[in-house]
Amino acid sequence: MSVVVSRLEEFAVITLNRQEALNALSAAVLRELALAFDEVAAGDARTLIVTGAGAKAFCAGADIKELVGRSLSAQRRDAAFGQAVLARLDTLPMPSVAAINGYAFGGGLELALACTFRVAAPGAKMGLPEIKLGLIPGYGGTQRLPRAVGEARALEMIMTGRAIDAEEALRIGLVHRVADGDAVAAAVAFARGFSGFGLPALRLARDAVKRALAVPLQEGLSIEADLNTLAFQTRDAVEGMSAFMEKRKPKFQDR
Ligand code: CO8
Repeated sequence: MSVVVSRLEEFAVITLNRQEALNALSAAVLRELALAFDEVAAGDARTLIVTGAGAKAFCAGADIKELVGRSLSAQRRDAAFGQAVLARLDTLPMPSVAAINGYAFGGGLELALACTFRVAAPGAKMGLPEIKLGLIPGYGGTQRLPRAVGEARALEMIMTGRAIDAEEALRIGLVHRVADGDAVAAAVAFARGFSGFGLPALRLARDAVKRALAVPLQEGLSIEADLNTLAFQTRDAVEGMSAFMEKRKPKFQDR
């Protein structure tokens, strides 16, 4: 198996496990990843953590050896497939955290960008080096990177192919935390910051924010009003507000 699903306390962990190719995303790995997302979506984990096996790489990108000599239509089809697999992260019932434990290049950084949050090991290196191959990103990098770090920084990273280290990634807002040591342990600690909240409210919050940069302000405010109204319909909202009034800790039940 090149993609392993495991459990770490209340968290699901997906590990890319193809160390001989620095966990590169072959077509087979992408298909396994899609199945792994389905498995996690059907389970009861509070958060999904995505990482790479070994100390060297989170994921070195799409499998370059498979990219050579394909027809235009095969290329278009495979780019759309890869995009769809990574977009699944936005529809999971729980948030996701990329634990970037080493190189995250090309499709690897695009996978991390598709997660809700990113935590990097101190020695992690991140970049979109496709330009050095005569290519441009194809699994969402040109769209998600500017949303995360702004147009100027995204243009620089994509057009120079320059890799950045964990500290720079933190400074520009590409990652949320730099780990003291192990990236998965840091991702777990980060996830504890929200894993006690109700999943419906977390999902509505993620959806509202994710849509913010895709629509004009007036439309975004209308989306927020709708999703906020939906949040009020949950039992968790009744519980959360009751607990506040009664000066006790809320017990959310994801309903
Ligand atoms: N694909 C396939 N194999 C890879 C990849 C990759 N992306 N990255 C590394 N490998 C393999 C190497 O070929 C090598 O295998 P072998 O021993 O059989 O030659 C093994 O992994 C170890 O790699 P290195 O010996 O190169 O290790 P180093 O420590 O010297 O270097 C690097 C590590 C710097 C990460 C280097 O491997 C590297 O530059 N890798 C390529 C990074 C890259 O360019 N990534 C972007 C790929 S393109 C992409 O992601 C586009 C996504 C959208 C496309 C849409 C498609 C439909």
